[in-house]
Amino acid sequence: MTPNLEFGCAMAAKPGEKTCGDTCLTSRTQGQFLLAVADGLGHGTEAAQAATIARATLLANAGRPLVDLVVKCHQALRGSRGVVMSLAYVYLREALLLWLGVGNVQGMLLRRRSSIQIAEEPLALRTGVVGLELPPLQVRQLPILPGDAIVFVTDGVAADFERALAFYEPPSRAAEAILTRNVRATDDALVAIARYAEVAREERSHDGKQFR
Ligand SMILES: [Mn+2]
Repeated sequence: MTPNLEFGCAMAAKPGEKTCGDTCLTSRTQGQFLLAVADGLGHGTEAAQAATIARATLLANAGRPLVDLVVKCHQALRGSRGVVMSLAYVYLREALLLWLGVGNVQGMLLRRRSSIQIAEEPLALRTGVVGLELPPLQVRQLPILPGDAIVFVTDGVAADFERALAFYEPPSRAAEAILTRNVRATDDALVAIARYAEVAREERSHDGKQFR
């Protein structure tokens, strides 16, 4: 079995706005996946500009420690609206999640115990705005299991969305389902989902021996 990460994202600009001030990204460096969601303060063009700066800074520095990424973004975003953001690294082989959030991009680790029972580990946030004022930055580490879903939602999404939706196939459709049912329309809205899966490799040689 090979561990893998599937990612999906859905977003919508506030009705009446042309650009969305929320953004998400994923970047892979060897067995390490960076996941990030940034919400430019407010909405409209200036929010989108701040989100674009954050996105470009994260992509240019992917692979560096999470604290460094936030500090780099903080420097790059000075003079802008600023963003709130949540970041995670997923280490596939080690089955580990590293997590850091500044401001209210909500993050959670969802663990499906059965078809109806889902355990939720909220990922702690610290008040602050990247580009304006940073809180003390502390990275949290959590073990992950195959089947777990890491979900990020911005504040344009009602926080009490149905957790089971996160397990729809594929993650892009799951994100779309959560967004359409829970969008608030008072702000830009974004849902990002990363699911940690194990991909079976059922290859067999001619004598029937299984190998990996
Ligand atoms: Mn917002």
